[in-house]
Amino acid sequence: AESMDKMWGEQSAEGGDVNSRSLGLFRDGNYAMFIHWGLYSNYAGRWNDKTYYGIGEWIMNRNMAGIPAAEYQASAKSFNPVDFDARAIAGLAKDAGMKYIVITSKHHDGFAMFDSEHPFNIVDATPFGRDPMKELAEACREAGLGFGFYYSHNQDWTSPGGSGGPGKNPDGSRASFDQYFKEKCYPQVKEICTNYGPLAIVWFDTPGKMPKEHVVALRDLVRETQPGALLCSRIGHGMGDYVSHGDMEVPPENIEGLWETVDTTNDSWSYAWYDSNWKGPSEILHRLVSTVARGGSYMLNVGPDGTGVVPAPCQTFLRQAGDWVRRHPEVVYSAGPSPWGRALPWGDVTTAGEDTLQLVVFDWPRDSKLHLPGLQSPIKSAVLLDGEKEVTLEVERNEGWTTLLLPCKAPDPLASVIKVRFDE
Ligand code: FHN
Repeated sequence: AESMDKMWGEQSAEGGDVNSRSLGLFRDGNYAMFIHWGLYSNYAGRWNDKTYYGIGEWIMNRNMAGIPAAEYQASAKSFNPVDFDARAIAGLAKDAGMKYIVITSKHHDGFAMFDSEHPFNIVDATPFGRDPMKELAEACREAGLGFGFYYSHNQDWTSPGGSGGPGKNPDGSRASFDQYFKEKCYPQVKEICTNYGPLAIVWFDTPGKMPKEHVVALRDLVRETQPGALLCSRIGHGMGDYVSHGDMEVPPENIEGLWETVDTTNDSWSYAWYDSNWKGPSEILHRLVSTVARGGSYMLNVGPDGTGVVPAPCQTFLRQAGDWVRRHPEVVYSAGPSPWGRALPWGDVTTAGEDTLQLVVFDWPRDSKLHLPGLQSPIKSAVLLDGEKEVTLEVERNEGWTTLLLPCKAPDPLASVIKVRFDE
């Protein structure tokens, strides 16, 4: 928390008034869709009839298939995601109960999923010829969702001078990072920040050893062109409006300040044919509720395939979780963190206002006793939500414990909610 305070302090000093940016995203809409979609999605984890297990968007990297840059670039000719339907994806995010979408405009492979001056992009290098980012930005606006871009600023494996990219230009001269930055990175960030309307978030990734001057230049560019956008801390050098924690990390203890966890619906971020390790609705909800209970915002990734479609099981599970969120919006949106500071054996807790605890029970106690350790204040009421019904629970108080007496069966197989109110 100390380092976050430091970062936060630095930002307010440097970056001006964060409150004027899309803060509502974190305070009221702390559930979002992350999308990894790119040329790598068309590989689906396979190259030359061999499967490379791991994260699909890394397939071309030398630690995986090691696809030569020229071959990878040429493969754009066979990327034709004709089933991409921006409205369907925005609709899925809505059904899932999510409030904004952040999508990969360019990942480490260097392929731009938007119309760019740089030729290695989906409009100019593929038979598809459409700008799916424009379509998605519009669909999000129509659906009332926030929209933001992911951009890999440091790593670019197909551009001379990009980290992990070719060290030489086609004419054999040495390529520098400065060159990549000036010729590709900065102009492309300008494109995504000026051609797609107001962005809610600009999400950079893996800054590595990127020189500070370049990070400052990108930050200033975003501030100037998108004054309402929140900047993710992965831009590097302690900048950013909020902290993005390690991938798939639901922190064990409450954390203050503005932060997010990014998570996957299966194992790979981008589509991989073999990856069917889907999180079911209960696991999705558990990770969402626990992130909110720790004080954070939860951004959950989907990976559309090479035709542009989000795999069916992923859609089903997101919608099932979304139905639950719609039944209990106050448990997630605008909810406060758990006063316990960590998960409890049976589930987790968020708060509504000063006087209400919202207990979310994922593991229904076998002895039908729900313990609230250390709770001293007298409870006004404890009510279990059972569909339209509200069941008032009996409360037992022992020294240092408060125990709620439950019916023997959980009313909601996904997660049951109990509202505990205190005298004001
Ligand atoms: O290397 C990337 C990875 O492919 C993926 O995009 C994740 C998402 O947070 N970010 C990087 C690793 O942290």
